[in-house]
Amino acid sequence: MSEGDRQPYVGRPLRRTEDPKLVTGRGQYVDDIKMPGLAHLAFLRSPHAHARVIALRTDAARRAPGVLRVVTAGDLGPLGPLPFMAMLPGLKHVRCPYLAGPVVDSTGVPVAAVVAESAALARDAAELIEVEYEPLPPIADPERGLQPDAPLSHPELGTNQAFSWPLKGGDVEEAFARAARVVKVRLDHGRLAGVPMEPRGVLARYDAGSDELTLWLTTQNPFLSRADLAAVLGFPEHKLRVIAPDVGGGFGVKGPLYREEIVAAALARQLERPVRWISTRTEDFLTTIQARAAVSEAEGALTAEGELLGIRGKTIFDLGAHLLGLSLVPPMSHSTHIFGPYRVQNAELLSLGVYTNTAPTGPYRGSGRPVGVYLIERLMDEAARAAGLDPVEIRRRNFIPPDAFPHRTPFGVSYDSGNYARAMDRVMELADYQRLRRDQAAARERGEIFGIGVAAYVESTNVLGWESGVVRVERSGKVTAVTGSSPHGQGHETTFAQIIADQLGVAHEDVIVRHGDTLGAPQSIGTFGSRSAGLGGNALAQAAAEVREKGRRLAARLLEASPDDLQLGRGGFQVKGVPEKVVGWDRVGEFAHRGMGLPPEEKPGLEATVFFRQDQPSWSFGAGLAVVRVDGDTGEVRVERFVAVDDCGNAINPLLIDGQIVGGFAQGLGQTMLERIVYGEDGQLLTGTFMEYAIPRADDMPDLVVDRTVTPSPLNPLGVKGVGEGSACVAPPAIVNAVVDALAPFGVTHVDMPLTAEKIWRAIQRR
Ligand code: MCN
Repeated sequence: MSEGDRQPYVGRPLRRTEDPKLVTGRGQYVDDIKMPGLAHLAFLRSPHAHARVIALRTDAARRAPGVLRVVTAGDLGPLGPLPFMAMLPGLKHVRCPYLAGPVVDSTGVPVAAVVAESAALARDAAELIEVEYEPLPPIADPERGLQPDAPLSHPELGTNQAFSWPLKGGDVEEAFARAARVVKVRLDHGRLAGVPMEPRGVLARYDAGSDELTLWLTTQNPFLSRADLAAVLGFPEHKLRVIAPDVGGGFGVKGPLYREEIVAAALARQLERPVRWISTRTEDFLTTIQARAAVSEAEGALTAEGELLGIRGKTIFDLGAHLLGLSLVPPMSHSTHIFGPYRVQNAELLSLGVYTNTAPTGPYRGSGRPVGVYLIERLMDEAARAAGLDPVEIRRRNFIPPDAFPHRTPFGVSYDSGNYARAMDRVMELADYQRLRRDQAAARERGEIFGIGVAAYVESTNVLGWESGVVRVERSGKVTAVTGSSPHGQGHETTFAQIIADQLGVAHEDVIVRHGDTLGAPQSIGTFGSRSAGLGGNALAQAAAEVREKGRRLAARLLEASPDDLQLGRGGFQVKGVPEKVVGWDRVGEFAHRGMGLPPEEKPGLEATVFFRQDQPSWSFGAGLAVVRVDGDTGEVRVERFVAVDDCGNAINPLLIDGQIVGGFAQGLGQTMLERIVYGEDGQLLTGTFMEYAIPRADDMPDLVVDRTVTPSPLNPLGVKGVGEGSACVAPPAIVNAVVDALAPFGVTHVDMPLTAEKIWRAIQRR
């Protein structure tokens, strides 16, 4: 076959090659690793949201069977501060202690740690530690936290406000002065937990002989974790190895370095024994970053025709008690997403961050994007209602047209490409919107409560500028690739092999993709922000292309032909027009690695390392439509149907893209219908198990119709945009808009998530 007529792998819906192992119990998660001499770590955690530690008695725990070490804050040795991205001006913060010192500032904060011969013995001993607390006034509600008489989560700061970050662009005053009408919304975004199937865990091993430290971590970012750990421990980065083995989901919450990981590493060094800690589900609810946790107020200035002239808004973010690595990212990315796919050019936004005595917050599927998308999409529906326009029509009137790219938002952010009307048109077509509206009118005649809601979104993807990849054709002609990205459910082994196989003309099964180990991989950033396909994929594509061109030169030498006369065939090169003159990658690999007979200008080896750089994000987009029915007697909402049309540029693997859409939708559905982390006024977590924190199950899923449009990104050679978060962004506003539409005859104009039966029933009764 010639270069032109090979069937490319990119674009094919291949099944995931990593799955057979995972679904037959052969995965290797942190908790599965067997190691001689393994010791186990457990924590005693604060039952108080805010308290002074008066006394701490560890004698009984030290004497308990199987106990190797009991430590409190002072026993950890000198440790540096936890690094985090401090990107906001005037930020106030306190140092996050790894084991609590004289004060505990949220429930679940580790106060002491026990290492023992088994996990059960460690837990039993931890319970023998006696702590005397003097309760201090807690603050659990960020809005209350901003009032002058509020208790202070960190009295030494003199305020609960961590930052106040104003943004302004265009002429907002003029836009509002010119407006024919102004609409307002107040939105509670709820507080969510990421709850990946595998809770967090760490195994740390110190090798005293080589003075090297290795951590197996449930992380999305081995290199960032390593850099942060090196800084905290004061340990040389090059002697520190972080391995992400199989990781059972992350959704953003396995992004930062956590204190349990630091304590495990410090203790493995002290004891010179491997130490493992695995979180229970309740520990995960208490300590792993939570998300959204925001309240917004916004207003939109509209012309009589429904053109959105300007936006003014304020969002208060609950940061919890401490900042972890990427805690400031959600407030920042919410601000870049409040314009959605709309032309609006005048805006003013104030983001406030507030400390409370609760778990830390940070990125979780969407990482601030869903807050921005929800804000603009609820505002759009409110605008449609006020203007008497169809919600689809008002969006159409405001979409950025396809010929207006690159587009700049009032906050100076550039969108690379898009065709927003086309995605919405496709939704309309798949949903048969006009018929749906007729069905709704008929349903209302029959006294049924039936609603239709739409939403559109844009999503910044391929974020943080660069990613790395290595491609090597081995001596045998088989291909080893190493990606800097670190999948934990996304299927990179499958999709990256598709990209490489096409570049080299080899079979998909002849490519192995390795990841998640700082040893033997180039420096990298990691997997979040829907960045891996775009950045990691392009790094590997370019590395493979470099290897291919070197291979072509070596093949030409073997075939005694000119490189220009060679074409890539199945598994190697062929002289154009001479089908019998072929050489496979096995011979080229052998030639390159044996080294003998190589032309003087060629170095031995057949591999390339590429750091691919893309300075601006690529903006994915899409639209969704929800059909809901409400039971008037019980208030129960049933999402009957959801149509999702997403655009992530060129598709590498449509099957995996669909999987991302379905998974992201399920999480958006959970946020909208079921999930909410609740703290009492006393700072106690009231949703610490799956009995109180409800996540969607298979039978909660509606009939979900998934489709795509394709608008390539001009910013990378593969034309790829990311797809990991969009459907988690679009589901909440589309479903809430549908429920508000259903309840319009009852005069309801807004209901906060989650849309529980009780809340809806009360809204109906208020008529
Ligand atoms: N893909 C594709 N073609 C495209 C874009 C993406 O075939 N044009 C494929 C990719 O090759 C990859 C998957 O879709 O297999 C997701 O790619 P991408 O959008 O680049 O996102 P990342 O791989 O960087 O993954 C991060 C993203 C985020 S931000 C969250 S949160 C999330 C998500 O992925 N967490 C997940 N999906 C998840 N899926 C699982 N199973 N578990 C998680 O924790």
